[in-house]
Amino acid sequence: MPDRLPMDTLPAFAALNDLARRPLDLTAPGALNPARIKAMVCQGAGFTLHYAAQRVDDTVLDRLQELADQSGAVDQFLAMQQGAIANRIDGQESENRQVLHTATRDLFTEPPREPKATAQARGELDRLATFLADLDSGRLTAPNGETFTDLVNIGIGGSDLGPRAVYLALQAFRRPDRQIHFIANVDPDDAAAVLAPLDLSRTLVNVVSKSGSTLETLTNEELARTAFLSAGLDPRQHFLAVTGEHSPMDNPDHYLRAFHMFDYIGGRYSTTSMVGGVMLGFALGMESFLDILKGAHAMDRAAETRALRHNPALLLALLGIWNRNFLDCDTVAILPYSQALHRFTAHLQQCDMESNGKSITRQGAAVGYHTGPIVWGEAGTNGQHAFYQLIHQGTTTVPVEFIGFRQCQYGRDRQVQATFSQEKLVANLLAQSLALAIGQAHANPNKRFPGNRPNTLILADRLTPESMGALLALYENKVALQGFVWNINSFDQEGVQLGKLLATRLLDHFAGQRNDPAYNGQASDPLGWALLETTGLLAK
Ligand code: G6Q
Repeated sequence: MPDRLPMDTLPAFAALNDLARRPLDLTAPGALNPARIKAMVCQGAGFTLHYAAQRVDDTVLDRLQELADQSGAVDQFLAMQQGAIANRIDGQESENRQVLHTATRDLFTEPPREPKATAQARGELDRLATFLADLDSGRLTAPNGETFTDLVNIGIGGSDLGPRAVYLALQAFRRPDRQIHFIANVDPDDAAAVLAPLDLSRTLVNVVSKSGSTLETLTNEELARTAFLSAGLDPRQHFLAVTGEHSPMDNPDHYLRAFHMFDYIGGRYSTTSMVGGVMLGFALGMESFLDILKGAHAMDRAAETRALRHNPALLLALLGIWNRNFLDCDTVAILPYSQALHRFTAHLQQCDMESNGKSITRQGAAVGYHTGPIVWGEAGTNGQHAFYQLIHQGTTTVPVEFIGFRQCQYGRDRQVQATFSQEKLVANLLAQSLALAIGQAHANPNKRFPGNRPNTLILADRLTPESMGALLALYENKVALQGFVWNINSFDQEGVQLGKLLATRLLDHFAGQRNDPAYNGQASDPLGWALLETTGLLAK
């Protein structure tokens, strides 16, 4: 990897600190003027970012460009795509892996950045295409001779959030004869509620686990297999697997079809691998899945541009760093004005917070500045009727990334009181952006809006498979580029291990006590009893 230095040792860091003492006042008369709005636009892969409502001017942008250059963020992104070991902590035991999720979509321009990984991606895509063609032609049917109509996706975390968010976003493009259902939580009610209404005889189950050892997923797979057996069905003729090569689940004998993802693809970056591919291909068709990849690839290529004013992911990353490290904002709200994106923020919470919620550098030293912010959000306009009060008048400044589209997905819109619903949606989006930035003076203090609440508009024509792919990659790349500037490892997740370990220890203990009358005597308050037991166990 190119040079990696702590951010606060870069010359631009001090300059930005200085500029942050007097950030641009968006509430000043004429500050947010038409010339500024026209100039502060960045385009790439079908998206336009409008960032006039950020507290930056050309001087700040120039220094942010220097920060990006001095950190080598884009060079590191290029090195990552070319197969550098980007997932490591120097001198410590760490995952020590390549980071090649971009190779899963590097299919549309030559040469690919890392030919071996792209060849592996093509191999899996070919196998998926054959499987889907077999389903379409009727060569492969349910054992009763009927077509498969439903697919239950079992997976959690990265094997659930991104693919689920994308599926929900693209319902308008779903094949009408096929539906997807999701089981993620180990809460038995999740599986029970999903499985109960289904005609299992026409249902596929896609078990997705890179490690092939995740407690929730293996448990839910067993619950699903039991449901099939109880219905007199052979799970082997219904169950698919997506897993890492040589994982405990990598056993084609247990599955109707098995697909691979590879070590160099992190869970939260895996939507464009077979992790998303099998389910999305079934629901949307192969062409639409390829369109998702095409959009993601276009955004990956755009992320290779060094000039942040022309690189949407880099711009979003550096504006985020300006707000986080220099204007001291702890959080960012991502607010899509699109009902279809209602689970997208949940995916971004993982993508961002699991990647950049880190406190040590890639050299293993404590970082001397803030890293990833708290990410949250909800679809607009619903959120306006919920938490926008705090965003406008609360004591915490919440920078916002708004996502919006000029056209709706279904094209079924009509005028009510002289405007279309899509116009109402977009008008609200623009109004919120302006209100947050410029605020409002008022004689009544309760009606004052302080303004200077920074926000960016991320706009595209319409939410389609291609623009969805581009949006997904925009955020994946934003997160990776921020991690490069912060000099942290955005690709591991040690912070989720401790809780997992303790839960496993507890479960082993409970299993060991299964035949102990003291354990079975606690039926009236098993949870309270377990909590008491836990205290002793955790000390070990
Ligand atoms: C993502 C994380 C994590 C992972 C899940 C599921 O980057 O690694 O969320 O995706 O824990 O893991 P498996 O796919 O191995 O079951």
